[in-house]
Amino acid sequence: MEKTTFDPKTIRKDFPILKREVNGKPLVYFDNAATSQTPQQVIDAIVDYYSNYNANIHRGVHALSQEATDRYEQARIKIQKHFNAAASHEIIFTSGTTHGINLVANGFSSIVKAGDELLVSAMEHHSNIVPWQMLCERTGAVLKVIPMNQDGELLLGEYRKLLSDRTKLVFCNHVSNALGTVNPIKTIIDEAHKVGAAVLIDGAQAAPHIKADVQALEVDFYTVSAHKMCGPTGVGMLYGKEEWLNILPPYQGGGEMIAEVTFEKTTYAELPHKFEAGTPNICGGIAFGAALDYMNAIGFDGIAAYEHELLIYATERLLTIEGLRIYGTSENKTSVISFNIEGIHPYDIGSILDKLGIAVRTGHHCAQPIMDFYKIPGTVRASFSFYNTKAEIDALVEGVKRAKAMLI
Ligand code: 7TS
Repeated sequence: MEKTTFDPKTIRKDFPILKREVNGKPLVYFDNAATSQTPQQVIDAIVDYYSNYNANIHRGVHALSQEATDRYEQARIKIQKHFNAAASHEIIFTSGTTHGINLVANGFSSIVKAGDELLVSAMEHHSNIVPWQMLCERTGAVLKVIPMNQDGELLLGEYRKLLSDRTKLVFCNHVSNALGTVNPIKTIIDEAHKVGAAVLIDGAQAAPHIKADVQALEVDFYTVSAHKMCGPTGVGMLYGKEEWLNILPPYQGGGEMIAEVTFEKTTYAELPHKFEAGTPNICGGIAFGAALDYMNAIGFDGIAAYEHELLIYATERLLTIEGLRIYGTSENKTSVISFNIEGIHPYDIGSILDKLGIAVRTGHHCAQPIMDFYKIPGTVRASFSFYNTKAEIDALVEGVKRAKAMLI
């Protein structure tokens, strides 16, 4: 990877929240995998919408409605270009990753039959497990698990053995939220396609770090949340291949998703509107577009290189603490470190770090099967973004040492 000329000092000025203090200490925000912070450019887009052209879209003849519609549809095109979808109508606005997965799982209710098999990876967020279990309950399909090793890497040999002509769907995250592992999704997709199975990739944790190309991946569905990539909460996108989106039935009924309604019969709107019932998060969609503009102006190569530097630095420094174990030790990782210190509950470390102004997440990270695999109740998770610094990592390491001294 090229050496970056990244300047976090300048970048940090874009994020007003990073100037605040918590418990009398400068905020050190290391909970980026839960939600990222918002740059002024995105805040400005939100203020601009509500100050200047707030209106419902796709329905009014008046100027404000047309302006809001144009800006919302421009955001859809920005998202299409970012993920390199073939057409903008393959981009469905959702409320986030969870919504996108539920939309697809619900649609497959009419396709999957009893005895069909669905494969899930061992390192999924609950939102990429539960909707599929619900689908299995409705249809009699069977959920099978692609296992992983102690480093937190999927066992591709086992995956190949699980694939058969009974496999209808495979779902896997691009990056694990609890371990940081970057999964070999191109291989996973290609192998699934050989047996005729469709693949949904949960890109929630990849999108802030890696620019996915859905055409190059040949993925059937790819879903992300804007709030993990400098955008607002309550908005995300589901990419679906046009042929799949045409096969799947609508998820919700209502306004905006219809062509014609009578009491006898309703016909559905064309893509993408078929999947977008009701008034959407208009401002959120536009701000999602602004977030992509912001991140692309910085550049994903620079972001990835700098975050990798932070990951290596933090890993080396944390491992100098005796009794500290990192979960998720794959070579191919994003800037997420999940760890525990022998004999100490993760929550206690998190609470002491909070007193020092350092925000981490503790617990099972909505990925309980991973915790069961390692036989632990949870971890402390520090997740770094491109606006974090090595000085902040030094503060984390000192904080963890202090917590250890207090708790043992
Ligand atoms: N998939 C993955 C891999 C995630 O990390 C998350 C959220 C979701 C799906 C759900 O996203 P949502 O925007 O629909 O809620 N992950 C986390 C986390 O790691 N800590 O808080 C939320």
